[in-house]
Amino acid sequence: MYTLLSGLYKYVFQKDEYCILILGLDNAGKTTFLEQSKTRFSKNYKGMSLSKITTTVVGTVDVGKARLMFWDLGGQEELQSLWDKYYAECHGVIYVIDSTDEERLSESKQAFEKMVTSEALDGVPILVLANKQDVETCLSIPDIKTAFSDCTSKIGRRDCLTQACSALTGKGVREGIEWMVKCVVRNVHRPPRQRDIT
Ligand code: G3D
Repeated sequence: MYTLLSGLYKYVFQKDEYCILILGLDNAGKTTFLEQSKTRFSKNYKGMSLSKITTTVVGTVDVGKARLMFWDLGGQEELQSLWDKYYAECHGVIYVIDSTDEERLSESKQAFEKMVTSEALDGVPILVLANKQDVETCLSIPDIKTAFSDCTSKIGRRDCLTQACSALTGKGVREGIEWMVKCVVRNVHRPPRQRDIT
């Protein structure tokens, strides 16, 4: 009886909470992506003035029984050294690439490579967002995959998807988030935290 009631309580009043890191170089579109996700998945969310957004932005989005808690850690070089402090605790990573910035693509690849080879992130699903695809002259997905090709063997056994996206228009945002939810829910190696619905 107790098990039945506690199961019912969990079903009605609790959510499974997953921590998702949003990483990538500065200016890739991480903050815009986070804002767009909140707008798309929260009924009453009206958006935030960009001037109020700070370096480590946290936002939550509910998708069914899952609650995603986002950490946007900032991509400036001095902030990249902080990324790995969050790896052990996270359930998924969204890595944002600026598809219009060919000049910094190899810098982005280096940061990605360092992140993906970190042991503390073993088995954690990674969504690679090729952002700013609304810009006509942007790099295509095959261009980006080619530039990142020597990272492929380092990705290891985990879910990984490269998704075309425009954080500005919202294209690809829902698909990306829904893919991430599916992956974190099925990853038995990093169970969620249970949180009361507020
Ligand atoms: P960051 O959080 O990764 O540093 P931001 O990046 O989200 O602050 O975005 C950096 C700039 O890129 C912003 O322009 C933002 O509007 C723009 N941007 C983000 N996503 C997209 C996108 O999908 N398409 C286009 N065209 N632009 C995008 P500003 O001019 O405010 O610096």
